[in-house]
Amino acid sequence: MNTDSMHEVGRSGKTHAANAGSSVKRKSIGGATSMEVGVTRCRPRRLLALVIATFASDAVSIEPVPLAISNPGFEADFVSEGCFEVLFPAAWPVYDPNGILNGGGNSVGGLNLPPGSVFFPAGAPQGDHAALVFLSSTIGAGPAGLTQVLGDTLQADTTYTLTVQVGNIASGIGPPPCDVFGFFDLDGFPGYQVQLLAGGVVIAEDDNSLAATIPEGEFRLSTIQVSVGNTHPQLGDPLEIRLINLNVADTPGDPGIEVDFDDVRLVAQPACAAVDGDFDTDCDVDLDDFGQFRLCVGGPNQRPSKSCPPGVDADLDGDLHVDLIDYAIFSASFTDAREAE
Ligand SMILES: [Ca+2]
Ligand SMILES: [Ca+2]
Ligand SMILES: [Ca+2]
Ligand SMILES: [Ca+2]
Repeated sequence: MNTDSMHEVGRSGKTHAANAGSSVKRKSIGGATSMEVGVTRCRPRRLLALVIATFASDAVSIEPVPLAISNPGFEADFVSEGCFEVLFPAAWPVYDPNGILNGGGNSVGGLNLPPGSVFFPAGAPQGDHAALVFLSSTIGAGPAGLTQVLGDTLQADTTYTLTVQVGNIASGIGPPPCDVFGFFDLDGFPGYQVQLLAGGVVIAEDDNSLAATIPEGEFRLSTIQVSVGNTHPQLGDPLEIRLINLNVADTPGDPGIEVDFDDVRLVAQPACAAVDGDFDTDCDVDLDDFGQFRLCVGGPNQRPSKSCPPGVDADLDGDLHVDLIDYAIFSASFTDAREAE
């Protein structure tokens, strides 16, 4: 199996999320769960020294879902170590709205970037290879790049997070066999866009936000995120990712010419219904949430404690106090004591 074919994505993005899909992981505990919570008799907030036991599991935890991208790290097309090559990266058709790609001075291709590479001394961010979009013939003549339409479609009530490594290649001469092409002056940076589309319509993009912060010979992570409700006009349309070289002259002396891309990932986080007590909005009510609740306890007829984190509304019955009644409501939503172990 090509290890580059599917990224593993951990639990990131504490977006309030959920929905149900076949690949969505649901988690619940139906049986009794118990834990002791430090109790003392002196201070109201510590009266929470209770035992949580036998809670119904009516809340669910839903994990982010990585969406399938073909050749996401550009490892499918071999290039000699340390070198570059003009080629069409597998599964990535060109995006060429102005018809400027010519296979010569305006080309797409691949790089093999071991650590110590003259072009990127730290090597490729993922695997050995990266993609290149090289535009030297017609600087200023408009953007070009790579694109891929995915098998997944735009879903309602879902937050999408797209991440791509964007590189600013350094000048240099490659090792044999690509040394025959001589020295490449790649100083400067021509600008980039990373776009997420649905049905051919851009629904989110990073429009060159990192340009000033990517040193020569380094990559930086571009991240775009969009939350899609249930009325988005592109619902059900195929998702698409574009990786674009803006082809804008940096300076007259160092126009830039090339942008490089690697490690493309797209994660969908379905939204979950709001649940009492899910203070960190990760679709469950667990010890992480309890950790926030306990900071808010003021005691009977008391306002929330000053230690209550900003944005946490632990007054679950709306009587302006955070006390044992709120704790009972919190307990009834409790789903998983194991997560915080
Ligand atoms: Ca790679
Ligand atoms: Ca450069
Ligand atoms: Ca939670
Ligand atoms: Ca209350």
